[in-house]
Amino acid sequence: MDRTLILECNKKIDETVKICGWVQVRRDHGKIIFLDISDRSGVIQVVATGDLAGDLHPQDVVCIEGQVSKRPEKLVNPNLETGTIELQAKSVEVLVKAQELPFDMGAKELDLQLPTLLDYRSLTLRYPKVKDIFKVQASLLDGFRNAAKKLECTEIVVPTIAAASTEGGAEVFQVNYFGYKGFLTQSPQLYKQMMIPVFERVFTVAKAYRAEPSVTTRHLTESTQMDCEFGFVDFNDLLDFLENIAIATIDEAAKNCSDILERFNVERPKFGKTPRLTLREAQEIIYQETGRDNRGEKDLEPQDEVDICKWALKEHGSDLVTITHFPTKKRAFYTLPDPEDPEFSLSYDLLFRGLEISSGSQRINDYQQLVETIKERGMDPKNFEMYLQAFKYGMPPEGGFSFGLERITMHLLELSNIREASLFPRDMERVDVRLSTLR
Ligand code: AMO
Repeated sequence: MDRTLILECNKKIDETVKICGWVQVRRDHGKIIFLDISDRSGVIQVVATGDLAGDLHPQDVVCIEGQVSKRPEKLVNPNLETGTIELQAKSVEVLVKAQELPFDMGAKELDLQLPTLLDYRSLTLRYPKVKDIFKVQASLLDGFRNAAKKLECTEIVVPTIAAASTEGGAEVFQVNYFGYKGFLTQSPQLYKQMMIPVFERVFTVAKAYRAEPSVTTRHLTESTQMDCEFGFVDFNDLLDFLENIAIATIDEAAKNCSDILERFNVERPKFGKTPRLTLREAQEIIYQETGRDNRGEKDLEPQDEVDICKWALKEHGSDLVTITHFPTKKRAFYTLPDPEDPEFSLSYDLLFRGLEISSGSQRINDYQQLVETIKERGMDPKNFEMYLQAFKYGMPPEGGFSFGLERITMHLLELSNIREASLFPRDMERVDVRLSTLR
C-alpha cells in the first residue's frame, strides 16, 4: 500500500491508509494505547491494541496501516490539524527501533537547560517547539530572498576562505592553508562589493566567522548573514532599501508562521514608519527618556538599544528603528565618511525589538581613497589585491547591508539566547560537542 501523508488523512475518513513516521508520544489507557505519530506534514493520534503497540516508544520509526475515523465530538482536539480524526491501527511495522531516550521527548514542555538541549541537538531539534524555530527561520530566508529579488538583486554564492580579514580587528579565525596564512571570512563583504560591476545589485546568504572572545546571549562564532549590495545608490536609497527589505522579510515570516508566533505567545511585529535617528540624536533621546547620559559615546550600548527601541514603539508604533552616522573610526575601512562631517560616516544600524539585527553603509568607491584608507588603518593594500582591482576598473557609487539571520529569529520569537536560533551553534565553548570534552 502507498504511503499517505498524515495531513492527507483528514480527507480519507473511513478509508484504510498507511502512514509512516516517528512515535512522538505513547499513552497507555488499560488495553488501549494511544500513539501520536508525526511525519513532515503533521501529527495524528493512532489507537492501537497492546499487541500491536508492543514496546513502541518515542522516536521509533514505524509504518502503520489502519482505518481513518472521525473522533467522537467530546474528544476533538482543536489544537491539532488532525484533531477531528484518529487512525484505528490494523498493523504496525517497526522500521527502526530508537534506543532509550536520555529525557522525555513526549513531555508538553522540553524542560532542559540550554547546554543539555545543545548536547543532544540532533535529537532535541525534532521536538515540535524546537522545530518551530527553524520553520520560522526558513520563512525568514524565503522572505529575504523574495524581497531582494523584488529589488532586482541577483543571488551570488561567495567564498568563506580568504587571504585577508574583512572587518578588521582581532576577531578573525586563521587557517593554515597549505602552509600559507588564510582566514575564515568575517562577512561576505568584499565579495559582494566585487560583484557590483558585474550585476549592479546582488544578494547572498553566507556564513560569517568571528572569533568572538566573550560569551554573550547574542554572539555566535559562526553566524548566517543575509547581505545585499547595490550600485548607483545614495545614502537615502540605501536606508529605504534597508527598511523595505527588513519589513518584507520579517512580515512574510510572521504572516506564514502566525500559528507558531501564537504558540510562542509573541505578538506580530509592528511596522509603523521606521524612525531614522543619527547616533547623537538617539543618545539625546535616551538621555531625555531615561536620564542615562551616554551622549558622546562612540556606539550604542546594549541597554541603549533596548531603550531607543522602546521609544520607537511608543512614539512611532514601530518595532524597528534606524540609527545612522556612527563615528568613522568605529566602522570598517570600506565605510564612506560623511563628506559634510568626515568624523562621522554614512553608516547605519537597524534595531529590532532592542537588538541590532543589521548594519551597513555607503561605501568608499574611489580607488585612491580606498587604498589610502586601508593604509591609514595599518593594513597592507597588497593583501586586498583582488578586491582593489574591482575599484581600479570602474566602481559606481554603491552600498549595502547585512542582516543577522539568527538575531532576527531570536527576537521575532523572543528567545532568550541566540544559540536557540542556530541549528548547530558554535561559540567559544562548543563546536557541536563541548570543547572541554575533546581535551
Ligand atoms: P556587522 O559586523 O554589523 O556588519 O554584521 C552584520 C549583522 O550580522 C549579525 N552578526 C552576528 N550575529 C551573531 N553573532 C555574531 N558574532 C554576529 N556578528 C554580526 C548582526 C549584524 O547586524 N560587512 C558588514 C555589513 C555591511 O556593511 O554590509 C558586517 O558584517 O545582526
